[in-house]
Amino acid sequence: MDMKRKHLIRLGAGAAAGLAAAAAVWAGTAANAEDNAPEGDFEAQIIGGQPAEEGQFPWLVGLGSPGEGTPWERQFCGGSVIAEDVVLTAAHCVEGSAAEDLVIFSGSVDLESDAVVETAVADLHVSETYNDPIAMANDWALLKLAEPVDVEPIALGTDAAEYEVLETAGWGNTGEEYPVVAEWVEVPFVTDADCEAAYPDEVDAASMLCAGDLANGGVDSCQGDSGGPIMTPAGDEQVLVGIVSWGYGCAEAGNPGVYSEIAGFADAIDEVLAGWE
Ligand code: 4AZ
Repeated sequence: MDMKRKHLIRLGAGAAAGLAAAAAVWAGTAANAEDNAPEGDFEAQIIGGQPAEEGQFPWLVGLGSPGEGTPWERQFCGGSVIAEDVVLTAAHCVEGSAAEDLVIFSGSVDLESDAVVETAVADLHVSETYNDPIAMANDWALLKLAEPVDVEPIALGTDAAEYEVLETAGWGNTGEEYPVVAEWVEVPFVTDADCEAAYPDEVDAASMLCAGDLANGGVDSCQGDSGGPIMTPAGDEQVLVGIVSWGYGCAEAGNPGVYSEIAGFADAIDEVLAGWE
């Protein structure tokens, strides 16, 4: 298709170079995402969503590679600003990377906008329990930025709960394209029991949270959204409850999206942050 797609495939292959079990999940996911990309009469949408407004998710950042090309051409995952100089993303997005291989794009939902600020990564911490106790468990990583970014951070949801409303956002595959402007969509909460039934022996309920329309499909995160937020409203604010992690295909009935569940590792995050202060 274009530079963007080639780039994602290359990075996907790199990310899969880790543990064999995780690689199997990743490869299956990526292949499914390609195979199942809807064609024809499908509207450009994250999957089933709509473009985000400027300022709607100020903490939403793109994670990309340094170098030539626009932010859109270099973005390969998402992330969330959780402190002025810290981004939370997925372990599978950065495993095997060095800090100097990574940059953050903040400041606009439009990755071709002049308002986008590119910030270097000074240090990274990949969860020590990534892929433990099963493949893709504890899929989180923290990035320490070289300098603070001027965006509102999102608070971490530290209690496991059943949610009424969940929203996810990012620059991932819409089913038709990798959008320049981030998309967002509301996704129904899926219980641990239903998720375990959908993906037998592949769900670590302690560190994973599932969302999607089990009966109908149609709304989901997809390839390129990984590392980005899944959020729930709490009063006037939004709270970060999870991180886009994996799924079989995108937006398929019966195959919910799986997210790293912050509540399962909030203490471990706090420990890393304390060490960085
Ligand atoms: C991916 O490949 C990916 N439907 C991310 C999220 C989902 C599927 C695939 C969830 O990065």
